[in-house]
Amino acid sequence: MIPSFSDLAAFGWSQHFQAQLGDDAGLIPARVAIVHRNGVDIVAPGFEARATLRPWGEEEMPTIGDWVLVDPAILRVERVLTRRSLFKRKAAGTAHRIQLLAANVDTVLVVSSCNHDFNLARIERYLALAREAEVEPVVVLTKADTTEDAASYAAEAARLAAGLMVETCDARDPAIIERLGPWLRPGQTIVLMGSSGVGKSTLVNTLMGTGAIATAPIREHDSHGRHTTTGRSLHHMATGAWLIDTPGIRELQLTDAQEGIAEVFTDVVDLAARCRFHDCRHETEPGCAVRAAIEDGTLDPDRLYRFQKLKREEALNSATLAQRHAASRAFGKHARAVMAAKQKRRDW
Ligand SMILES: Nc1nc2c(ncn2[C@@H]2O[C@H](COP(=O)(O)OP(=O)(O)OP(=O)(O)O)[C@@H](O)[C@H]2O)c(=O)[nH]1
Ligand SMILES: [Mg+2]
Ligand SMILES: [Zn+2]
Repeated sequence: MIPSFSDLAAFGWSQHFQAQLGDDAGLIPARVAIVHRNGVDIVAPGFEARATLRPWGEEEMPTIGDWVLVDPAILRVERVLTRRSLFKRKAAGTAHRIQLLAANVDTVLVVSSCNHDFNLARIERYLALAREAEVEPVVVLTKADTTEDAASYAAEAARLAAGLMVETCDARDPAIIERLGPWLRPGQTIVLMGSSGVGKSTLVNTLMGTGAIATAPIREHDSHGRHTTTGRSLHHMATGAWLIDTPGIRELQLTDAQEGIAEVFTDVVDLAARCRFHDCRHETEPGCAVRAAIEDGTLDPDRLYRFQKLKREEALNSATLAQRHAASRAFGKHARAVMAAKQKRRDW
């Protein structure tokens, strides 16, 4: 029997998902709490289990936070419901692959520290990722207890986008629960993202009121973390919110994020729209509104540099991924043709 709407809503269910229930007789909705190599841990009202997956293509695989329909008799995931939001990136390393990071998230806590980790270009990347996923970002700057300058770190971050929420804290101090209260309501899903060692798991532990997740000290000399968390996990807070802890990301590479980037850099995009030439590179062209803004001090040249770098990188990543897609489709076609030819020879 399908649990009631309000029971499911406590897990993050909404009309968006309800509307997708069709004639899936006998299947029950559940949420993905952990993704394993060959199955997923799922949670649902009054129900927790390890479920297997029906055979799936790599890119249709469920990710953490997904709502799925499960056949309770054989504990197998049969369907992934269309997501309300999705975080994805280009997978690390040389593999030209997309990695899904989290689905159906309401708020992303972009976590950085008031130390060497603090980097505007990095925060902008996470903001672009959030914009692309249409998820509200809140910047959380941890380790405010280790510096006198927490307020200036916060002010610098806040300048990145109009209305951007920025909180500074000692991640071990429960005072943060109240400060993040508006984002921690029942049924809300919050993902924490950031580099290794910034205190994501420490924050989750504080928000949960436990020490359940392992944390480890960073290297003193450069504030680098030790990649203590290795998998993503979903946790239920006493307030009724759902928290997703994630492993530290070494270098966030965006893909399919053009709109997200444009939204984070609306100031530059708006200026560029006023340049005389629509393909202006903002170098030596006459009538360049971007250069004019730099010259009169209204645009920070570093910000233009970061925008152009991120845009170039994103375009390259998206192109390589599209190429790989096309190549694997072509390979599939080729393979099918070879098989058909073989079959024909056999038929002769
Ligand atoms: N003083 C201080 N230490 C903190 C704060 N937040 C985290 N730490 C410490 O920083 C270290 C790293 O914290 P973690 O929570 O493991 O960091 P993480 O972001 O989960 O790192 P990964 O799992 O590697 O991605 C631990 O020793 C924490 O106790 C803070 O606000 N103040
Ligand atoms: Mg961690
Ligand atoms: Zn220009």
